[in-house]
Amino acid sequence: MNRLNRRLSGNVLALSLIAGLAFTSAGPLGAAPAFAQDQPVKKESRRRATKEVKPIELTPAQIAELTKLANDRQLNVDDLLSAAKTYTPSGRHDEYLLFSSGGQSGQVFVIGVPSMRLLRSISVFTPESWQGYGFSGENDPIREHLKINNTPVEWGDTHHPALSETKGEYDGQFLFIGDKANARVAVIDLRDFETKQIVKNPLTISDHGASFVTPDTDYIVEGGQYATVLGYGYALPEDYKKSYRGMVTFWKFDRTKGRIDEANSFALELPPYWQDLADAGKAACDGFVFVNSFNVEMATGGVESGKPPFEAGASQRDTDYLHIIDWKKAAAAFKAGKAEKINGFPVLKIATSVSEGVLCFAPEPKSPHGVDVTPNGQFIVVAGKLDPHVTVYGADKLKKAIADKKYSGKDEYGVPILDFDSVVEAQVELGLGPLHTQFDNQGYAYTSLFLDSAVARWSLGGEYAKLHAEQPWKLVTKTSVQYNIGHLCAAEGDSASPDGKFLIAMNKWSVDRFYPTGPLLPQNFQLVDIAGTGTAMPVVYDMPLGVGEPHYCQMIKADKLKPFLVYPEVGWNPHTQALDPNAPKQGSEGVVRSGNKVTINMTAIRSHFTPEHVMIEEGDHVTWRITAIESTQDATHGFCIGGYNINLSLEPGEFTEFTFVANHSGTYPFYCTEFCSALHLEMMGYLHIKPKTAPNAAAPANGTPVSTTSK
Ligand code: K7E
Ligand code: CUA
Repeated sequence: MNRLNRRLSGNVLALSLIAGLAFTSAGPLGAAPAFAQDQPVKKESRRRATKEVKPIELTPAQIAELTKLANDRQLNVDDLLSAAKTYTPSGRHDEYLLFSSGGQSGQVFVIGVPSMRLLRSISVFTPESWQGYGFSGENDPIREHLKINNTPVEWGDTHHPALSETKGEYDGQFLFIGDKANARVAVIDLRDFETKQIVKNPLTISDHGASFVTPDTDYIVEGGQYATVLGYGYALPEDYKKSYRGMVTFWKFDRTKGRIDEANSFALELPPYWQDLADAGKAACDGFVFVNSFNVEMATGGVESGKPPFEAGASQRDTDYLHIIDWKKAAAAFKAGKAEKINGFPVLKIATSVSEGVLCFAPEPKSPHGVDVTPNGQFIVVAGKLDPHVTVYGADKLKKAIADKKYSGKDEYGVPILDFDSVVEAQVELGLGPLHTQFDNQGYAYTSLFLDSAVARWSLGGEYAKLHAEQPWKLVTKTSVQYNIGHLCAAEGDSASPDGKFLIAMNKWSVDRFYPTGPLLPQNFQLVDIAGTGTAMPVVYDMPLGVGEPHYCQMIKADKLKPFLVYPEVGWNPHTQALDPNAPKQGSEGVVRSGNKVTINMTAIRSHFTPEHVMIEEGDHVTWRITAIESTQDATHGFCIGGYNINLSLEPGEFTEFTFVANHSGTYPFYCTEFCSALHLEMMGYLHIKPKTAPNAAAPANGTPVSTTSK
């Protein structure tokens, strides 16, 4: 402990004694004191609180009290049961975590199930100040990373999160999410719930079928959507068939590095149909990736010149094409050097994919949206937006038809089309506007019906038939949801062994469900209890989400995650997930100058920064490094310098570095933005930027653009 620290501790001691506060040591690293009131709730007491719950038996007086309460609040018995299924007492943790796309917010939201409590947002494509994401001064590495063609693109339209899988089971290590607007895929490390990487697709401007993972997360699948000229090229609609193309990209994932390996990633050129959602096969259909398409009509719109609009032109035919891709053959062809470069990125051309046996089609009705593989891989369920049925393809039938070359023809680009009747297992009539399908552990499938505003439960066949009482391939029941459901998501619902229990209906409209917040209303996540069978499938909770329009989510058993409670070592760099050699250590704080380059080495701990006065000069190029030398869970500090757009979150043990040019002289208070301790308000200091033309000591600094916003 250096002298400054010792003096501080003494002062803190004196202050706390004056205030009558007790304090304890901050632990192994903590030279500085921490107030008892700042300590987190001890794990022991939390565990005891849950364990000591004894079976209850309601007394007549309690029943009377409950009944009165219910009547006063106009609750019926179903409401009371719903409350009992979802209410989560203080200190009790949720059984599942939901990782939800954040839609146009560009983020990911983490929600507990069944409590439906929002636990965290994770910044991905959009800078966010609480997390200090994108507020590290000039040339912020995150903002640099968000640039496309040198243009800042600081938002995203996140659609499909995908948890990493091992043998088709969620392993709780990583989360991937696609940005539909800009064709990007992000990697989030679930040790600290932070974004580690964003890759931009070099072929296309926008995508949709991202992200989906192969069963061992060898590849992250990014399917396209609106055909364009690959590699950001230009062509008019007259040249649509000749010049426009679709694509699907296979991003190689390096699990040990926790990064996408761009150099070993590749894409398939596809006909200019609008590829839509994808799903990777598993078990019985391992090795395949399935991608839907619509607009095989190749309509080019032009309503402004009297031509049929896109939505009419793209809906003329009765069938579109399910793309069946053998990704293992594709990877082999890529490794054998059969890809050609487009915009520097390796692409297997359509003819190569056909000759290598990588790609074929199966007809699918009608303007399909979701494609979902059953947990055992035996069936592939396609939902056609304009068809009241779901169409179920059999994996064995597909494999046999491919082996026997059971084709009904070829498309204009030479891709063979499998004979529909040879590959279809069943068609199940469900209702209007089927979109997406999920699965449980009872042999049921669940399909969202957008136009009906309902969740349909239906019975699977094959080896699932013995799990339920109903005939296979039949609609069992429908539960109304409010309103216009898009995706739905069951517990562990995309894994090889779904849990049943809970399902989230992700509703686009909420209309009358909540108090109106002006004309812009929240989305409505409804929790559906799917633990029952037959017609028992009640909605038990409504959760408004007023931060963007989420599309998809995945729900994982919470105990599969192994998050850091604090960073493993003090001086940890979250970007490298390792101790950083540049992290300032306690006792070696200070300012180092070399010409006009200055490096500030700072530490942060309750309740001070060291150093507290930082003296630099106008025009200096500043590298500022801070280590949060805390090892107490939740002892997070913030750090901001107003006027310089600097705002950081310093989690326990974290090392952060930021840079800026001190272009504006003046004396700037910096302070901690998290109410971290009783003396949080005192956790501050001054940055003194000496003007080039030294003014009188008393004169104010000129031209200092300090924000005029006051607190
Ligand atoms: Cu149906 Cu992007 Cu998966 Cu929205 S998508 S709903
Ligand atoms: Cu540290 Cu407030």
